[in-house]
Amino acid sequence: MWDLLITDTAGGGAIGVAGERIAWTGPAEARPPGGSAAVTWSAGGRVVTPGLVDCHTHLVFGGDRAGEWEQRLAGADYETLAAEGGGIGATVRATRAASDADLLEAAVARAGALAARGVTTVEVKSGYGLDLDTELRMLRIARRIPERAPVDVVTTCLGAHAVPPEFGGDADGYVRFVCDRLLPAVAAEGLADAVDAFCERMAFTPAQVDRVFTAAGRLGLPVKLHADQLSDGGGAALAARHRALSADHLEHTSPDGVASLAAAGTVAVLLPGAAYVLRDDAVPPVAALRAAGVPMAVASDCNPGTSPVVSLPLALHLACTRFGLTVAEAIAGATTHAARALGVHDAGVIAAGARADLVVWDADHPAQIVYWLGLDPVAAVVKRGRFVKGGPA
Ligand code: DI6
Ligand code: FE
Repeated sequence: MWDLLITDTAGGGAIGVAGERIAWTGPAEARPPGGSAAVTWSAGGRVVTPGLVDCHTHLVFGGDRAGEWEQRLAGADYETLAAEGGGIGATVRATRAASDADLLEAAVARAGALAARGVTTVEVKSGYGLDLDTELRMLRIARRIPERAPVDVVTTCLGAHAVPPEFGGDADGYVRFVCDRLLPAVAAEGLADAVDAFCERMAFTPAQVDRVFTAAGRLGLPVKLHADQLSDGGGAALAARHRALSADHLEHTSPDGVASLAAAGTVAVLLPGAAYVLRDDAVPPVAALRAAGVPMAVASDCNPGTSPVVSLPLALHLACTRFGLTVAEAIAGATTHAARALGVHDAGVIAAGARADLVVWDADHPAQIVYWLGLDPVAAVVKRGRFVKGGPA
């Protein structure tokens, strides 16, 4: 006897749920003997997907950068503003100054917005603290988001996001701090599921990232990388060399970089919100990634500087219209491939044993999930076996 049986999905399927897990799924007529449930609910022929997985966000931060965005609209350049103390540095100041309560409140609001649009699992990075206390605070706050929003959270330490002002431009000295102090403290408290870095001319060199990843490896933490976002810095190959879970952005990745991702089994995470907001015409090498069999994920990259995006379906739309993904690729990119980019094996899929995280869409065809800009047609959401939106009256 299951707790919940959802019948009449768009494909004529049914899904049985026991506790927090999917117990069975298949065509309705193939339901096993005894496959009855305490609650049966018809999806009314609508499309049901796994709960969406947003595998790259920076949800915890203080303040916003709407003013900087206006300056960029008027012609200012992202890297120049950062060099002048704006950009990531501005958000670091606001985050350090914010209370835990205010950071949590704002992060929960953003997580709630993502959840209302179909997300049931979200990755959250640190990286706006850049000192021991604030990096740890960010990760602890990220871990508390599920107390107040219906999502599971996966955390990533992005200590190597930028060089903080107190290091006076000494990137090597800051990398030493990340390797010797920050990562061991994060690991000792079990605060991160992975380690990320920003490999870019305005941030860290491949040699510096290599040191961070080696330190992560010693602590048993998997890695992922902001790679080749603004320029081709060999980030994809570097990520592949460290068997990274994912290499993210990739707007400027070379064919060699694509080949190394394929060989390493690293997921390519595409972040079209950032390219769009930065008005960067560069497009990741989608055809080459597809041809090489590299799994492609799509994420919101929700952050105050380059991607103030709180809708994953909107990011999927941009991935199709701007980057050339098909609808099926986009949906796989926000489910199975996104879960793989996080090293999570029981989300992003409708299969027996997986978490019962499901979205019922006001759609009779998957394209309708991705097609709208700003509608996000979510009819019902099941999170770990319980309806958190819609469902039986
Ligand atoms: N790349 C990005 O797009 C974000 N971080 C990164 O490494 C943006 C960070 C910001 O501008 O606040
Ligand atoms: Fe990012």
